[in-house]
Amino acid sequence: MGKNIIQKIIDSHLVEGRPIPGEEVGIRVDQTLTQDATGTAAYLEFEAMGFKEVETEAVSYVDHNTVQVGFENADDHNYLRTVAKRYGIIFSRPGNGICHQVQLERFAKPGRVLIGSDSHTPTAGGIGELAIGVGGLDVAVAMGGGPYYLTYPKVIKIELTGKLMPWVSAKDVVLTVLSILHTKGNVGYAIEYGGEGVKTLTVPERATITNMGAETGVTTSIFPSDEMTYDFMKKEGREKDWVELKADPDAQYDKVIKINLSEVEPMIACPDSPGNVKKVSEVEGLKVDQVAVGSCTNSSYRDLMTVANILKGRVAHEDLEFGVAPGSRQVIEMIDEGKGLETLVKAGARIFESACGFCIGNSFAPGTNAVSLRTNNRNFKGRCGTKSAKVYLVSPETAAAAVITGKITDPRKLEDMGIKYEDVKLPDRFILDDSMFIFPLPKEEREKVEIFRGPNIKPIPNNDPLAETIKGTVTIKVGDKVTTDHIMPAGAYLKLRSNVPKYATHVFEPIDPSFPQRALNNKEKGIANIIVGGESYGQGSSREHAALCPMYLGVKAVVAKSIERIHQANLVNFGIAPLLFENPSDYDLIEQGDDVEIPDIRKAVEDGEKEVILKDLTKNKEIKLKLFLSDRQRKIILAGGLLPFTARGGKA
Ligand code: MIC
Ligand code: SF4
Repeated sequence: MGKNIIQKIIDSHLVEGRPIPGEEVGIRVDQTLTQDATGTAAYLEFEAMGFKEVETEAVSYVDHNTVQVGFENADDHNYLRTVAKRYGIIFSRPGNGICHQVQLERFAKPGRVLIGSDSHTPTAGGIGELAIGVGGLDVAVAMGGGPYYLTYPKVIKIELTGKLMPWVSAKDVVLTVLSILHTKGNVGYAIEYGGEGVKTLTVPERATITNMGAETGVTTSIFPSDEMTYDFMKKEGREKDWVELKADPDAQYDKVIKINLSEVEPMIACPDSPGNVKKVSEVEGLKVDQVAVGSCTNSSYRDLMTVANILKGRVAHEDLEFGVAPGSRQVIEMIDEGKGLETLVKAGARIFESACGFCIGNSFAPGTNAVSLRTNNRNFKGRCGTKSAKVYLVSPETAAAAVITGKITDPRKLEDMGIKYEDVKLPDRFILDDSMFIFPLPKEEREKVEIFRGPNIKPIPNNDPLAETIKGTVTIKVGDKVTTDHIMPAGAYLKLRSNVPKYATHVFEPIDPSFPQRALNNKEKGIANIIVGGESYGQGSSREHAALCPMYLGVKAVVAKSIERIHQANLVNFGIAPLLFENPSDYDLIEQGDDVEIPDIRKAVEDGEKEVILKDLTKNKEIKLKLFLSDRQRKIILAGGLLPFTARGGKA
């Protein structure tokens, strides 16, 4: 039987397990990436596990937190720079660009496996790489030469036909995908694009689509590697790394979705979820207070030149603020050469650093109740830095239209204002400038490098081995679709990423700021904290701090209707038991503050049981819970997490 692209790549990297959907397999990892906000923890973990050098082609980026209010960011950057030099990791200096954009330009390779401690790592799927977002600890293990473990995915084929119409672009395609798949219910699947329509999309456009596939909750998204891929790689001076990659003619898929690109319309994700997708025409006319163009989804040369072309000779509407964050230094240099930078500046754009910035809410927070139109990928409540703001996610074309009119406008209407659509082609020659990378030193010189550790950098705390019985209380009960931004807010607190005790004082702040203190009080009394969640608990980012900080506060189990893939793995990695209601309606039986017990959980994990009982002592009720763990994960949970497990040479 023929194979699809995802099966081909996984099977060629398989080191453990059977290639059967739903089963856990271990794969060899070719490339890894980290960014500063997840990287400090990942490298502290790498060091704690005693690895001597990296076994992958590893790149450490500094792109998330570059605001440098206080000494903490700069200290983190110095730690990352010196740790990279010490262990043979490529270091991308602050200012060089957003990890996913730069990885796509300079390192991503078709047919290879990349894991990254950032949920948008699948951006590299646009070039035909199997690129997966994971927790930092999984990256640390892979850098040390260990396999990456994942559930062998089921594959959804998205068959593209036709060609995008003027004013409609890749963002509208992925928003259309989100309108079909939504943001939950897709765990265990991966998306593979195919069909004649693929040929009409350039690599940066494909990367926009695979980037935001992360919002559906799938393991990854990927495009074939074809002439278009070759063209992009040649322009990047990397054609020697190109290989053709396509599905066999008789490849099988678990689901097929058909999208005719010619019928895709300008789309918009409305507050407060990337899955709340409508046609732009349905929300037209709403007054806009802020427009932000950039982020790893839409900050390529094509995107920024498109905005510049639309704005040529115009100035941003006086009632809104307009900011642009280019995706990389290459993009800045190229839009500069193409006169796009000048046009944007003349149009009143505030040009931000080439970094995540506004997307992660550490700058350019909108005003009270403001409507903000953004080209990024997430609009969870409060993520932008302002709880009352309403964030809408759009294409660069729709963003530019609003810059002119001051309201949400279907970009196709710009024609009526005499603005002609210009299809931005990739230039024949890209500007190649790797001078902001620090490449590995010769091996013998690495040992001499002293690693810098600022006072805010604290060791990674450890968990205890799993108790015989978990005795505790439901310290918090939350609803559906609680994201990692709710559990462990980023924005202004990013500078605390390398200081778990301090960062942990903000766990669940957007939902219940009293949680950390209540949890710590319980921990001191020896009472285990238990979190009860609804559907799709832990969706969104890969940040392992959403498990690590609750672990530090004494959380021993999460009981939910469903848990998202990366977060489930992170819980296991830090020794927190991820449990699911056997019967989702039992969620209604438990209340916050209930005293609960999970008797003999250790024995159940040891014996490979698939079920445990939760006794609600307050309600005098018994609730059945599913223990959905692989054999490897059972050993990790028993040991109290992946760090103690690895330190004990892989023994529970
Ligand atoms: C995000 O977009 O939420 C982030 C910030 O890039 C995170 C990583 C982090 O929290 O550092 C992600 O997507 O994984
Ligand atoms: Fe950075 Fe935003 Fe992309 Fe996350 S989604 S990597 S914060 S640009």
